[in-house]
Amino acid sequence: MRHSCLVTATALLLAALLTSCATTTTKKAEEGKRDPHIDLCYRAPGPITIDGVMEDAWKKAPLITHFTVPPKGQRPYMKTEARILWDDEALYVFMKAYDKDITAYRTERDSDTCNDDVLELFLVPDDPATAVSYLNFEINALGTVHDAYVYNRNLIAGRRWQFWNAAKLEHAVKIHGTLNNFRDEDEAWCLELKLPFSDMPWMENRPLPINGEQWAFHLARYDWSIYQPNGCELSSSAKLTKLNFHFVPDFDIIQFVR
Ligand SMILES: [Ca+2]
Ligand SMILES: [Ca+2]
Ligand SMILES: [Ca+2]
Repeated sequence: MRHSCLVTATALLLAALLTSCATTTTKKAEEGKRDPHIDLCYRAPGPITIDGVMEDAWKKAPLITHFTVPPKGQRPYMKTEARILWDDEALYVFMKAYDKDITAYRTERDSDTCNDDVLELFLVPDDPATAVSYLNFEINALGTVHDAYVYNRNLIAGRRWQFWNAAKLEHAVKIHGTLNNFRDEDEAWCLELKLPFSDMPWMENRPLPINGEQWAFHLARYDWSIYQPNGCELSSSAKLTKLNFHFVPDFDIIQFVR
């Protein structure tokens, strides 16, 4: 079903892709070197309650606003603000998705949450250029989780990796507006997430991050909306060269600060 999401996204932006073909080809020739964002992840200075509301601790986290629409990299119609923190127990993510038309219907774990308004996290403790596996979290505006441990990034089609669940994942969604009512104009929805290190498959024989340690990651979203010219906008904190949130070589960097 991941496949169906990718197909939907591709169909939605086919026109944009066609008109950008020439530009993309030229760019490819220049690409040899990537310049990924490095998003610093500081230690949480105090306790974080997972309730969808930002407490004081979040003030220490740099604001991540460099979301763009792949593959051309234009600024999204609807902005997204994100923050990341960590402590000895977990990685924390807070995302605020501005959204005039908030919609979500799926309630079953690992359903196609990307056909709703959804916020996403991709993570792997490797260099994007060489990583083959990664974690993928997609949480819709109802708080329904689709989580997967993609063991081989060359095999993402079909229902294979989503049977993995993050057993201790905590998350909360807060909606500023009215869900599933397109007749009024909404403001935003927020996701607060706590992903314990003990839930990450690679942490079994691995110490906690040292100061300066870099992992591959990016944050992304689908905004389904009557206000979106194409009906749906996909955006990512990484400059993705393809309309593919799962293309690991395009991921950004999260750098842990002790
Ligand atoms: Ca909170
Ligand atoms: Ca929306
Ligand atoms: Ca799962």
